[in-house]
Amino acid sequence: MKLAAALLLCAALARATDATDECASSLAIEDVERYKRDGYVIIRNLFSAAEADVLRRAIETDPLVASNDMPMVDSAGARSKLTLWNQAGNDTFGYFARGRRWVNAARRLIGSPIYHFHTKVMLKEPRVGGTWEWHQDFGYWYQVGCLEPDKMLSAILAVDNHTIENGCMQLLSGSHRVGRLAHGVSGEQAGVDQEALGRAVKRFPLVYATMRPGDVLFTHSNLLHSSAPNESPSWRRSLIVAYNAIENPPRPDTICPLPAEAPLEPLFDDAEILARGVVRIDPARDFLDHARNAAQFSKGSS
Ligand SMILES: O=C(O)CCC(=O)C(=O)O
Repeated sequence: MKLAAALLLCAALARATDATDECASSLAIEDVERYKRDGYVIIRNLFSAAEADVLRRAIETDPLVASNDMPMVDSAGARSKLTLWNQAGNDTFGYFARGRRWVNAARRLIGSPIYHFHTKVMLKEPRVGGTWEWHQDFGYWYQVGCLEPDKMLSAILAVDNHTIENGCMQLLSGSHRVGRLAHGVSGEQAGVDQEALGRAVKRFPLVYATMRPGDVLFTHSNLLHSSAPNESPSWRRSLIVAYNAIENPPRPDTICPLPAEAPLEPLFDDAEILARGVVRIDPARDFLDHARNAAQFSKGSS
């Protein structure tokens, strides 16, 4: 009886709004509340270990991931690598970024219709991968003209185990509430103003976002976060998809996509990832490089 009532309720809501996806969302109300309160939420097993393994194989075998990676040097000269693109396609990475499970969760946390802002593969090599300096993603998204930090987030899917030893992400829980802080350039990265960071560290609890393959961390765009070097013998890789609300576009003169350029339809069904296996990126895909990154963001200070 209870199931029938729930199905009827979903059908009624779907007729009135686009709430079908809300009903299908993998987030509980408590997850949404936690995200609003802490500026992040980790959803364990949003994807299965088998799905995360498809992603690992795609990262390791798609030549475009390695040939387009950008080494990002930290203030100590150590480097992590990232490969970033704006258009989600019909490939393994797109099946995740445009899949119903992830899109519905992001849409629910943002609270309005969204589009794909960018996808990046983040690689921290064993014993090599360096620091990600403390920053807010909105520290640089603001520079391309997006106005509403509440309407943007990053979704970080663990491909490997993310541990303290291999440099998992570190978060200051609740720090999204401080609003956007000034940023400068730190190595090849945007780093938050150190004085403000010092005060934030005293005020907000530090959390190590340890994860297993398939877990997803959603972060509000003003959440202060960083990661330490990978001092372990294991890889620490993630797929990070940034979503933005359609009503929160960047300026049209930037390299960031406008809503109409990166629509999220058609969404892929959850079963597609395992059914299709590794599907390579279209060779015509446009990847971010250092020159365009610097042109866009190095005015980056403040
Ligand atoms: O993966 C990491 O360690 C940090 C990534 C990050 O902070 C970012 O992409 O904004």
